[in-house]
Amino acid sequence: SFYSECLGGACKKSSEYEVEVADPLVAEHEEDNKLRSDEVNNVEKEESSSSRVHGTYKPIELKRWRPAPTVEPVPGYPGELGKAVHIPPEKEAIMKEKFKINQFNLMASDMISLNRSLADVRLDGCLDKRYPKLLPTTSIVIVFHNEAWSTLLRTVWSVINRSPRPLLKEIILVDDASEREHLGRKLEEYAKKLPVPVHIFRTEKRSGLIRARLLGAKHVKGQVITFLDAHCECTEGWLEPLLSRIAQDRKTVVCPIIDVISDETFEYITASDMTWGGFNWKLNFRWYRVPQREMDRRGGDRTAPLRTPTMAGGLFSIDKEYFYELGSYDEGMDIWGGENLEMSFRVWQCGGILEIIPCSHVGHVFRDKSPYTFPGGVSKIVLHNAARVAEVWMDEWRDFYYAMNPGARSVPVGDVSSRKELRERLKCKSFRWYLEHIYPESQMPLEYYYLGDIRNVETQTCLDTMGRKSGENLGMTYCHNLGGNQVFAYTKRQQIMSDDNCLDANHKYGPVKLVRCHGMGGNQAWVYDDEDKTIKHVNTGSCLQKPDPGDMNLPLLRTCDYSKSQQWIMKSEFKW
Ligand code: UD2
Ligand code: MN
Repeated sequence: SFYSECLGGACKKSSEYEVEVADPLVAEHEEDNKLRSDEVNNVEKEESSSSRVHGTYKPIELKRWRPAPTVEPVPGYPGELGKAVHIPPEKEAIMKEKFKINQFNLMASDMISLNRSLADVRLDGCLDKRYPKLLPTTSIVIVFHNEAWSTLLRTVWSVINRSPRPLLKEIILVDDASEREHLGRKLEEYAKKLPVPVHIFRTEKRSGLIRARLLGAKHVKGQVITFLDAHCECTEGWLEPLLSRIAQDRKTVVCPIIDVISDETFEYITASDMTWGGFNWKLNFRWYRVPQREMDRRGGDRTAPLRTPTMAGGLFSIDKEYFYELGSYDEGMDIWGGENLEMSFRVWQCGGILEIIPCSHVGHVFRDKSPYTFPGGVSKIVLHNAARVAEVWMDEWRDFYYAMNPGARSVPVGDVSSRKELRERLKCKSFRWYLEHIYPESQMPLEYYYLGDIRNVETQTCLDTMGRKSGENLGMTYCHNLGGNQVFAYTKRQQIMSDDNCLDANHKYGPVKLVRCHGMGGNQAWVYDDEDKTIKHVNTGSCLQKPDPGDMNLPLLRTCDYSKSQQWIMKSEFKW
């Protein structure tokens, strides 16, 4: 989604608001807020070099796994076991003020221990799983710009507390030109006291999360790179299933299930294991329900790795050498956005596998708005990044992107030649292959006759979604030739689609609705006749007609009379 620019108080320095957070490194908290990390040390460490032997890992051996998960709450602290934190009404004003700093409830976050306990959210089937004793090590890379102290350090502590120590090579923090005092010297001093190596690198100037991750990745000493956002909490057993999957096949890129840490209460809410990643015509990442096809492939086992068409982008593990073999990231992408789809397409099209590992759960604070600035303008940056994805990876399906985003046509994509060369060099497959084999359920149709506006012969006005949602009526208005809400695809499956909605009617007389495409024909099957120019609803045999006088914006189904009011032109006048 598009973020608005740094709003209101959002850019204020947080030091004005700093409070003391329950911190395992502060003496007065040590008693009740004891170092949970000590418990992790019950894994005996076997010294071993982290080199690779003939393409297989020369691994670290874990002699003894941790016993029962850490679910002991610390008495006296709010939010333990991932519970919601409620702010008393008298503090609501200041709470709201603080919310703007990071676009989440900073006051709640600051009340919660950096070390907070979480419930074990895994499916029973996960608890029985035995992972190989021989696993690669990982470095955790966390990039941030103006992150709050408590969320950043809670992320770090959750990694320390819940990762088997021998597997955890180091934590790499990349500060992307933050302007918050607590992220300077204070963070450096703090990092030194932590029980695992924590290295801090800083970009010279604001470089965006993509280039910041590249900087972090350069310093990784572990065999696997694990990326996390700076406001996450890792749960019990999160790491082992990720690393073990990579040990089985180094070309597998793996994501945990991303649970929700409420931006309002910091409650830890388990996400569905029945969703995977997709995208729409605007190239926004979206969660969709896992289709039966993929459930069948997994033999109905909800704990089995789930092959996902795309990833959300922030939380994943990848073999370090494979990361570079595959072309790391597109350095031409700025600030935020697009890199997740870029990497998803690249992984699949160039011979890798992208999976969600349901036994690995990591929480993330999802926000409605971005708290930081997008130098140069949000939409310009986001459209620029997405255009690079479309140009390099999507072949003719890039038309859907440009048709849907009129604004994108005027944003320069920059030089993409080196990324196209990469695609050549790796002999990557086509986007058609991706749609056929990896994402047949995609909102982008595999076969279509037409993409563009649909104009009525009599009124010379165009079908228009008016930006309406699924379940609402299709509209109609003057043709603006810009695409966007007036772009429809007429597909070989007889759908008339706009993004993930399809024209749909359950009657033979009256308005037509936009309904989420189900791909099963029925109410959503239409036939356009190139000769008589009618758009016929297959189920009812009715014809699409211009709106009645007095109800100008509502195209209707009527008995076919082949008059001009029922004739439609599918021929675009706009270019991209
Ligand atoms: C999601 C991803 C995020 C990234 C993004 C698309 C998850 C949970 N999050 O958005 O990782 O893939 O989609 O680009 O999948 N940051 C910088 N410099 C910047 C801007 C951001 O270092 O200029 C950091 C930021 O502090 C955070 C991380 O990058 O730690 C991701 O940013 P976000 O949390 O705003 O992204 P999110 O979760 O909305
Ligand atoms: Mn995030």
